[in-house]
Amino acid sequence: MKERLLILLTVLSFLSIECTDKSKSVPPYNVLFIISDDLTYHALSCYGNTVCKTPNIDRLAAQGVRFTSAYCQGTYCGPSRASFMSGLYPHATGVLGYTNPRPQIGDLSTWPQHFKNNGYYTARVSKIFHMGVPGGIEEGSHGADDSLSWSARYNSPGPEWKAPGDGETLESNPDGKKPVVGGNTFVVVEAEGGDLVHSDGKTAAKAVELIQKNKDKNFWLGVGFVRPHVPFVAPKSYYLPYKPYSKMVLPEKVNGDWEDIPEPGINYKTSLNMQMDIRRQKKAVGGYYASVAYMDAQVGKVLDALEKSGLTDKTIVIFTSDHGYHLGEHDFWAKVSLLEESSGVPLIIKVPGKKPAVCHSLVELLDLYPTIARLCGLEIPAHVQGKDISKMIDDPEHEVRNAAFSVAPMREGFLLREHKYAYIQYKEDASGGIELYDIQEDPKQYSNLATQTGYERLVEEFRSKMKAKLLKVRDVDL
Ligand SMILES: [Ca+2]
Repeated sequence: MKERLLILLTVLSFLSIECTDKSKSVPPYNVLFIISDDLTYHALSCYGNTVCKTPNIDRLAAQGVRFTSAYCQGTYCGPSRASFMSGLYPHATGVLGYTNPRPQIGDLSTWPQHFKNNGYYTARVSKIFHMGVPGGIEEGSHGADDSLSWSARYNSPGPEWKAPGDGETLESNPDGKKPVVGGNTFVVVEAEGGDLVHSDGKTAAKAVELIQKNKDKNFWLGVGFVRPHVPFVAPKSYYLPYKPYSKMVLPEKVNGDWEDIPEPGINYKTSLNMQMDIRRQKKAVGGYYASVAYMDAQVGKVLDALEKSGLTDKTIVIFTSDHGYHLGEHDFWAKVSLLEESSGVPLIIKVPGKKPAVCHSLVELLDLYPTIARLCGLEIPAHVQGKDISKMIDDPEHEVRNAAFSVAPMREGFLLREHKYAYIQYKEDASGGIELYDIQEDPKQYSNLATQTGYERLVEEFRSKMKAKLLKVRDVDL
């Protein structure tokens, strides 16, 4: 009898271990990660833009936590994406260009790969790791993707600047004779046809299909939209609210604005070197907004599919961009700059059952990997350099860092962004120049305090903090 009881107990305890293990291996949430390309948060209506209309992203913002002080770790596609996908700073992996981080990280898991290793179905639609836009999108190729991250991956080829429609090359085209061209160039195409002609329309359709098809699995689904990255191409109807382009309002132009900026701080694209007059500048803003509106409509389709599938209560939704963008502030255009418009990113995280909120705490895109892992009950791998910000979802006052860090390898630029000050230096020894802005007094960053007397000590303090940070970001065993 005693022996039977012992056997029964052994079987029961085995079953209970089985049970516990099983419940551990089935995490509670899906992850829907939506990322736009080259999107400045200043263009979104939920971040205060009154011209550009983004009702779908606004809807998500109203349901989730909207972060107002989120920063990318690299101010262009390659380094930013390799960083938040691997969980490592650009200078930890050395991925400062346009490659995927796999050779550098070896057997370490990327963010979706970690979920895949824990039983998730992981899929990517279009651009999650770096892809060349427009070239890679025209080809429909994998770009700098990492195959080990995914159970399945899908590309969304599109015509980009070759789309039939009303096109104009704005950049380096002062006499207007240049045809519509490809490359990383400011081109606007008001395209014929509907949403599905273009990459982002196809991306949304594939994402909708994958949500429906995999609703019984735990999934990590990455949905990568390529707009508003140049070329500014979207169906004609999306341009109507922004026409005539002459009604677009450009950022204030301040006399002598560049005089206190060190040379590497003058962005690589300016109204001057792009030879864009006021008409072209206004059309660039209108073309960008139309591209944002088109991308926003595709986000709406994906959110609707999630709701229709009954997965809203089971899915964490994230919306962000790989970095920001200048739309004429300081007569700067595009990315690379470490100023607010370019280093700041939109970030919305919606966790089922949590209250909507606005969070002003400083966060980095690098924090997504550990945070979402924690929220899904997974361990945070030891190599991950980001911080778990999941407490901010319950308490938006919660802080995990004093400063956000970002880099612009193309300019050997480094940013430490605290709540009050933004400190930028060029070259590791700061010999390329320094910028220091009081964000609270001078949010548009017109006045470089590093050139003014009385700030020497503060600049020295920031130089020391940066020196320590540069050591810390590399302090990882790969
Ligand atoms: Ca980008």
